[in-house]
Amino acid sequence: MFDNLSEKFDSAFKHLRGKGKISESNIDDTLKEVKTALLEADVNFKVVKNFVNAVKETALGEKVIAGVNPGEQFVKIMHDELTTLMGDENNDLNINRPGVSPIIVVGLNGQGKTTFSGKLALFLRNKKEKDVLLVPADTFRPAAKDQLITLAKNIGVDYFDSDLKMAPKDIALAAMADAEIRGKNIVIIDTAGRLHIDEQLMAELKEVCDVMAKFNPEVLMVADAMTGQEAVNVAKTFHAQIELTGIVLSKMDSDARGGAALSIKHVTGVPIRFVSVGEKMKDLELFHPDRMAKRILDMGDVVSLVEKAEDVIDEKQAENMMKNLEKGKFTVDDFMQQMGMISKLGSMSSILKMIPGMGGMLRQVGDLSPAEDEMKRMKIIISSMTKQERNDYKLVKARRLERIARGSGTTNHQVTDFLKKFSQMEKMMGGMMQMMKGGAPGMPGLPGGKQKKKGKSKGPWGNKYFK
Ligand SMILES: Nc1nc2c(ncn2[C@@H]2O[C@H](COP(=O)(O)OP(=O)(O)OP(=O)(O)O)[C@@H](O)[C@H]2O)c(=O)[nH]1
Ligand SMILES: [Mg+2]
Repeated sequence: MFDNLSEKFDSAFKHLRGKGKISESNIDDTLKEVKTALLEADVNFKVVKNFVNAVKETALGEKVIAGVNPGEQFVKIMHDELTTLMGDENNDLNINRPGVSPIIVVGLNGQGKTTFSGKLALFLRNKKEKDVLLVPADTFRPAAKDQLITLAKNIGVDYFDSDLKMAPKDIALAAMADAEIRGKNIVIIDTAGRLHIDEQLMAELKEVCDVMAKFNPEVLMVADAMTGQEAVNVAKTFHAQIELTGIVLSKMDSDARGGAALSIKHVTGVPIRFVSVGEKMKDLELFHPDRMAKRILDMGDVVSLVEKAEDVIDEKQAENMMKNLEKGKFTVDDFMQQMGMISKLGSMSSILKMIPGMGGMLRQVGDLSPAEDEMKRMKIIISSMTKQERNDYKLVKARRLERIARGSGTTNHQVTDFLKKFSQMEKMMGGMMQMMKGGAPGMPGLPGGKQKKKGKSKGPWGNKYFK
């Protein structure tokens, strides 16, 4: 997501390093590079022009703030302008009212409508505690009904058994009546797509929107982010014919450029509501322009990271772990659970990108797969250990060590290496608990703790990937 743009922006900002203040002459090179970067990201050229002018105007009008260097000041201006460009704050869907609220999902063929309908149902049930009914209304491609029903069953959400011989508008009305009887809060209607915008499709969708108008529906258009300006043009046409209330950008996980995300609101006036970031049902994020701007500028996105963590962290497990730690115990099983929680957050690089300043560092490191491989290896080694050994890793010597190596397809050296790292972690955890109780000696390398030799402190992974 936005990888190319982040890299180019970073290099554009280098021109301002070491400068006393922002001036007309020294900002020119930076602005030129920002402009090229945006055009290469497939951002609409008018949007680019307006954006660069706005940034320039603000930057030159900005007062010099003591202690803030021009580079930092410029990043802040870029952040604010990008946020404005993408649409200020995310406004909630219009679904918090009595009765049944319909959401109509539209878009061209293969953009991710059916997938999004499933994701949205799961999201609304889990986050907003809504009772959702999924409605297949794609009469154009009959297999689409089964596709949606399979999704509904997988996520445990109810569906409407549409009669595909009926017109989509009649399916929509029948589903509303059914939802009323079943006491549902929300109806999500998955409509058909076509390869290109055609009259038949637009007429069909217009009919659906017209009969549903009295229920004040959300009309969300799903667009494949990878199609860039094409997505923007399609959104414009759709919006002109059936008023859209929001846009969903799908396949953001595969889009390294970001042109659609940066232009679509400005060109169409319709806000982006969600981004779809993978094929799994949980891969859906609310679109927050300010957070997205931070990600583009490598400022991290701690808020989203914490929200994600809240979703995946099992409170019971965490509580048990804390109890163990309070007793001064940190076992291999606890570690395995921690690794499990972390991997649920996503790949290592996607987690690190959400931490401020890590984006740039990641680019220097390049490939994180050695670290990911190491994590996988640790998991395999642990799964070859007996319960007793996981409870007391010090038992692992000689014959046991050989058995674990054989069982996990690793070498004795790799098992020993893991045990060494684990023993470091155990010490660190012990130190941390003492520190939390207010006692010395604390964790090496952290303020408040007993300091070891400077620069020698190594995290559990060692520092080799983060030099
Ligand atoms: N990588 C990735 N793939 C996605 C995402 N959303 C959907 N897909 C994939 O895109 C393909 C098409 O998705 P569908 O949901 O069937 O698209 P649709 O718009 O309903 O297609 P039609 O019903 O044929 O018009 C599927 O293979 C999905 O798995 C996403 O966010 N990321
Ligand atoms: Mg579909």
